[in-house]
Amino acid sequence: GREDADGTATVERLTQKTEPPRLYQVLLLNDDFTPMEFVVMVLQEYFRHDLDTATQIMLKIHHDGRGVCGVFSKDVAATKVELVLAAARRAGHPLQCIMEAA
Ligand code: TYC
Repeated sequence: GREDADGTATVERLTQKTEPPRLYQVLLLNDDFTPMEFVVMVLQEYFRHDLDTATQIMLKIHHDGRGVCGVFSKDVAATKVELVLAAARRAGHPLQCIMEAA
């Protein structure tokens, strides 16, 4: 706060202007070639899902065409996408991984 010309105190509040960080979904897309076991491995190793959850997410993608692996800050989501794509290409699979604003 500050003191006015007459000596009285004035309390001021600074406007809070920083926005909360945006969140991004990381998704896997279905294709006809990537083995189901590879997708389950990706969901376990890169997104820390247990075997049961990873299998459920993989089957959801297989049936619906896409599915959410997790929700992250922008930089973490971008890193997950790059790591998953690198692992898929290294293994010779066409698996697609994308991020979308949540
Ligand atoms: N459709 C693939 C198959 O039948 C399995 C698969 C699931 C591939 C999820 C990609 O994101 C994916 N082998």
